[in-house]
Parts: sequence; C-alpha cells; structure tokens
Amino acid sequence: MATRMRMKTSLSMFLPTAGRKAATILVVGAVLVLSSLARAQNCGSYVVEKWNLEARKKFAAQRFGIFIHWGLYANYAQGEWYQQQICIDTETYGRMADGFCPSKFDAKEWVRVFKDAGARYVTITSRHHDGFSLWPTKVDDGFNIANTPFGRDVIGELAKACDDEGLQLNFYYSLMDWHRKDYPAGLATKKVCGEQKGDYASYKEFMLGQLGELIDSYHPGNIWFDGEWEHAEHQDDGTWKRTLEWDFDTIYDFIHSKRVLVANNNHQPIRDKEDIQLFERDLPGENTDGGFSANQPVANNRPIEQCDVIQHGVWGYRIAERRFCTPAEVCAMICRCAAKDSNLLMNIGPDGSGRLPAQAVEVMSEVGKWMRANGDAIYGTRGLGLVKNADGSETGKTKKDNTVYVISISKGSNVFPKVCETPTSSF
Ligand code: FHN
Repeated sequence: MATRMRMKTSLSMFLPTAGRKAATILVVGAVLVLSSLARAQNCGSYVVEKWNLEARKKFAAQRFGIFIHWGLYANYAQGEWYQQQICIDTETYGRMADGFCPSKFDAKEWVRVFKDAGARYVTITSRHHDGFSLWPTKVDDGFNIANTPFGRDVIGELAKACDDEGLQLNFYYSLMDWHRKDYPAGLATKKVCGEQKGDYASYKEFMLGQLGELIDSYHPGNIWFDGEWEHAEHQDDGTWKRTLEWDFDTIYDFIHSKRVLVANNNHQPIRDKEDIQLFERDLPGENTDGGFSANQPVANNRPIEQCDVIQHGVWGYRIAERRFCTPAEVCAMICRCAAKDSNLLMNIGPDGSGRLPAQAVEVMSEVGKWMRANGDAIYGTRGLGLVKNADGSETGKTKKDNTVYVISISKGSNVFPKVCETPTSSF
C-alpha cells in the first residue's frame, strides 16, 4: 500500500515542504558515454539540431547556477505559495502590486554575489504561479512590474548585469496561473480560482506572446517550465491521467525556432523535445523522501539539472525561516550533482526590498572560495558516479580530459568536500 501511494503523484508532493533529508546515495552505473551530447541525435521522429546539441553541451559544462524566486510574494514574505495557501482571490492578492517598490534591488550587486560564488548562470522566475510578470510585458492585462510604483524592468536590468559579467540568464516560466481567467484551473489553481474552465487556446496564445517577447528582448539560454503537474496524475499502470492537453509540440517548436533550450519541471519521463532533464530537490535517480522523481527515469542523453533551496523548505522569501544551508552543505551538493553528471541550480529568494538575504550572501561568499580552489573538479567535467561509504561519508568522481577527480564528502554540515586529482591511467 505504501509503495502504491508513493507511486501516485499527488498535489501535496509539489507544495513546499520543510527540510528534506540529505539524499541516500547509491552506486551509479559506470562511465557515461562522453560523446552523447556532441552529435546530432534522433529522438523518435524529432531530429535534434546542431545548435541545440552545442547549447546543451555548453549548459552542462556550466555545472553551477543560481535560481531566483522573486515576485509580489516577496512582499508578503511567506513563500511563493502564500496566495494559494491562504486562498486570496486574485484581485485582493494583486493589490500588493501597488506596494511593490523594492528600493534595494540592484542587479549588479546580485550578479556580483552570484559570480563570486562561482555560478555560471542564473535562472529567474520571470513569472511564477501568481501570474505576475517581472518585465514590462505588452501582452498581459497589466499584471506586471510596469504597473507598480517601482516600474523598473527587473528582467532587463538583470539581463544586462548578467551579460556584462558573462553569466547566462535563463527564465523560469509558470504554466500554471492563478491570475488569468482563460487558464483552465487544475488541482492547485482551483483553490484560488474555483472550477474555472478557462479557454486554453486563448491562454496558449498569451503564453506564446510572452515567451516570444521574453526571448526576443532578453535572449535567455533556456525556458524552464513549471506547473504542468497540476494537470497530470501518475497512475499505477504507468500512464498519466491528464486533464489538459498543453500542445507542447507547438510551444517547444516555437522556442526552438528561436534557438533557445527547453526544460520542463513536470516530474515525468523526459519528452523528445525537452533538452534538459530537471530533478527537484532530488539527485537524479534517487527519489528520496519527497517522491518528486518517483516516475522520472534518468535520461542518459540529456544534460541534467537538480534544483534545491538555500533557505529551508521555501523558494520565495519567508521571513520566519532562519535556517539556511551552510557553505559546506552547498559545496557538498555541488559535488554530489557533478558526480551524478548533473548541474546544481541553488535557489535564493530575495526579500521585498530587493535584497538577497544576508545569510545567503555570506554562504555564497564561502562557496565561492571553495569553488575557486576546487572548480577544476566541477566545471566542464562529466560525472563518474557517487558512492555512499559504510561510515556515512560519500565518494564522488568526476572526469575531465585525462584527469579523474576523486571527491570525498564527509558527514557533518561544516566539513567541506576534499578533492584529489588522479591521472586516468591510475584507474
Ligand atoms: O510550485 C513550484 C515551487 O514554487 C517552485 O517553483 C519549485 C521549483 O522547482 N517548483 C514547483 C514545485 O514543483
């Protein structure tokens, strides 16, 4: 019974939960096929183009990125699901737009912190589930940053700051929407919008309009979708019960036509046209206690990215949550991911003033010191696996050219991983 329940995808699995246990590490398979990302590939009838394969390879080599969850919800300071959790109607919730004036927002300072931490890219919530857009979009009903006292183009300023410092910017984009009337409400949205039937053709046109605008104006590396899962429930016979046909072919083709990669955090097996496989707070193939990846076989021909949170249990800023990962814990996560041939996308939720939480800044500064000393074992490597040792420590291995990096990850939240370089001939 317990197993059957775990296999089912239920809405509660996607809600923010406080502190998950560190991953239980298993021995992974042997050496990966190193050339799999470099050549043109057939995925079913879909032929992956050369630009796409090169972009995937570039993405995988970056290995460490910063995730930013920021929007109106930062003003409420209760995490990004607050509207849904206390069932505020969209009109009442949206009034916060009149009070959104993050006077301390400084894209250059954010980027300085990210770059100093050793991050090679940034993925920001251009629009989260509440439907509020962080750029002055022309295709919505006005629920965006232009109609706040702040009025500045957050996405534009961040894009410029990233560009100036050589960091790639990517966009999280919520498929699920708690604001628009044409969005067909799924399990989570019904709590805010009731049994809203919506008009998906109209909603899809809106999304394509926004995506085109985002891509043409700010040139992201990838679009990172989220929220599909409120319309999909995994069945015991291995199939998915879907309550909405999203027409991802059209959406993905549109994004690919602009030479941008597609990722979808849907917790399902990867589709042909998805370029990056995502794991939420779970190492690829581990399916630890959250159960997010219970139904996600690891794709062996795509770059992989695991996202996780620095502030415990939340993505958007929560004022009362004072527990943050330690620098050593973040470094251990980076190492586990690299050993598993995955990137780490570490989330920070800025507050309503536009500042990154001070604790996150301190942690990232220490992470940066470790990355400067040990980055060779991380950037541009391929993962050779991660083993859990009898004493609870872990050993990860990565490889680049003729060097294998053996990474020892000790137990304890304040012990940094240790890296040892070995020529491949020793193996
Ligand atoms: O509901 C969201 C959540 O707020 C957050 O954005 C995370 C990031 O991976 N994804 C969803 C849950 O799967």
